[in-house]
Amino acid sequence: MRVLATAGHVDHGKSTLIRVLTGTDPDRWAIEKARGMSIDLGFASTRLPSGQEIGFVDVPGHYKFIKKMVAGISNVNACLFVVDANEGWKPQSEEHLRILELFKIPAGVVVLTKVAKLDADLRELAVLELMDHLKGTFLADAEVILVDALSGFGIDELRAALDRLILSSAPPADLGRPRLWVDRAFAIRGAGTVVTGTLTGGKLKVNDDVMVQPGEHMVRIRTMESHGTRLDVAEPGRRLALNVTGIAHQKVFRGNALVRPGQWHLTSMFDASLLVLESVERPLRRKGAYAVNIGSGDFQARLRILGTETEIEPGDEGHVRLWLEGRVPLPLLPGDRYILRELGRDETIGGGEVLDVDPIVPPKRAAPSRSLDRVVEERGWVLSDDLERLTGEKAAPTLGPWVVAPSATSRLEQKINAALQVVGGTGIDLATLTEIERALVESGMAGTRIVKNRVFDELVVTDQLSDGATLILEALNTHKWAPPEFPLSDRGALRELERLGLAKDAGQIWFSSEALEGAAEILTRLVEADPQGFTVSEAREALGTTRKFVLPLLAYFDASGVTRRRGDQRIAGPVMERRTGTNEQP
Ligand SMILES: Nc1nc2c(ncn2[C@@H]2O[C@H](COP(=O)(O)OP(=O)(O)OP(=O)(O)O)[C@@H](O)[C@H]2O)c(=O)[nH]1
Ligand SMILES: [Mg+2]
Repeated sequence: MRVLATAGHVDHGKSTLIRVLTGTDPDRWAIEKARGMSIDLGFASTRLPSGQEIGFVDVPGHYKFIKKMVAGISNVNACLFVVDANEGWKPQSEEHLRILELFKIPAGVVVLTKVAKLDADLRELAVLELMDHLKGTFLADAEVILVDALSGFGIDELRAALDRLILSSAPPADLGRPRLWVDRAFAIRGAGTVVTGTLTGGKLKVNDDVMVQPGEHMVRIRTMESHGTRLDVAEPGRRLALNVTGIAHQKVFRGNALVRPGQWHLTSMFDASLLVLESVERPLRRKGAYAVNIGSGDFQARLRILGTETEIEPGDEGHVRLWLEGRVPLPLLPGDRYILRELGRDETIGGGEVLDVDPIVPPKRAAPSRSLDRVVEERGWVLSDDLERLTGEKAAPTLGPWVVAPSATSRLEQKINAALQVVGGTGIDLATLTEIERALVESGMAGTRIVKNRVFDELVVTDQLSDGATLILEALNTHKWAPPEFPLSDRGALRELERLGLAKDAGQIWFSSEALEGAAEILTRLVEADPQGFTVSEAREALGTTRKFVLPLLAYFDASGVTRRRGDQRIAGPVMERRTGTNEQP
């Protein structure tokens, strides 16, 4: 299911076209009928010759209703661009086209309406003039269909063109992050609150618990409808009416969003690119009262130009930081598009793409981009869950639960090393380190060793070893999971290694700490691959050793909480659960 928005100058025939295509009059209000003009968004759907269902958001063309137009197009991925063949190109033809471009709407069909009165020559002229205006825009290669809605001329051709448009454009993406920007909220007697909007980014199901943002109101989806059809599951790209419980309709507004809890970073401040339209007369400066259209909402906003520039010339692109006022914060994501208008003159200034939903660098130095690395680099380290909220992209943690910038790792290592030099032989208590420092040391930071909850400079530790113990340690590390047996006379040296945390006695068989650590890692991977666990012989194979060694090794891991026995299988023990971050056992 796809949703298209109409666009075009007032009175050029958008609503009439939708009525003829769908049988539904998108002008719902009496005042719209009385004035013969669309004032609010209208909605309708039809089935195309291919069988595809298609939805329409019909927008008003009058310049006073630009805000509504923007709300209407903000979540669709194609447009039906309408121009009256008699009147030709008009101011809102231009303005709507610019706004569609700023929103990066990728595709559309162009319709010349009311052609009945024109002869063949005039029609050709109208097409040429139209093509001239579309040159260099995203609609330059779009199909142009000549239509007269009242007589039905060209309507079949238009339906076929819509089918071709849908066939040639990518389906709306399912990223597992549903978001529905609300364009209407009202109450139905006996059913309660209904909100409507176009779903993007993921699926929604009946009985899903979702949050209305801003406000964090939890609501439950009781029923879903799309153009009059009941749905249990809705895919992205659908126009939806949701009947929700848990909120009064007066508490939900156009501009709110329904999202899953915990998936989004909520913000009223973001960094973005800004293209200032060529048609704007003056360069954009920081001063001025602005409004931002984003999602389905419109917000007063303050702005600052990023970097050292103080203005952005018409036709140029720059970067800005925007502060939204009013009913915020919002669930935003890099890639979201917005429009900037000047409030006083109600003029569209430009627009762009959200690049950073949680900027932390001061405006003068900020250089926002969609790069994941930039987000990590600016922070040094970030929890991978947070990173996903900030960027919409998944990135595997590189240290504990964090994604750490390489530059931050070396900074931390330098700091720890410097501290180790200061304390010398006494080492540092792990409890005095920050969480990230401790994770770094515990992950086996080069040149360090942990002994009984203290971190030491590795050289300091091995310096303390006797020659005998050094040899044994070497032997243990060479034959990791099949270590040699040692005569009674080596007892002293083995105890020495144990004291320093370098080797452990696993039931009469000694393993180096390095070997135990390595084995734990490999077994963790086995459990990750199959949460049902692994058998003794699977562990033996994975470690490339024999039963003689695997049995004491597993017994040692059971005792220390790395693994747990369940029948013939070993599953994750509490220690391993902490390692993998999973504690859901089937
Ligand atoms: N002859 C003829 N008249 C048309 C056609 N399409 C629309 N009209 C007339 O043009 C007038 C305006 O049409 P609408 O469909 O309301 O125009 P609109 O673009 O929706 O206008 P706004 O929503 O106010 O921007 C109405 O009187 C229609 O009957 C057409 O194809 N042929
Ligand atoms: Mg209309």
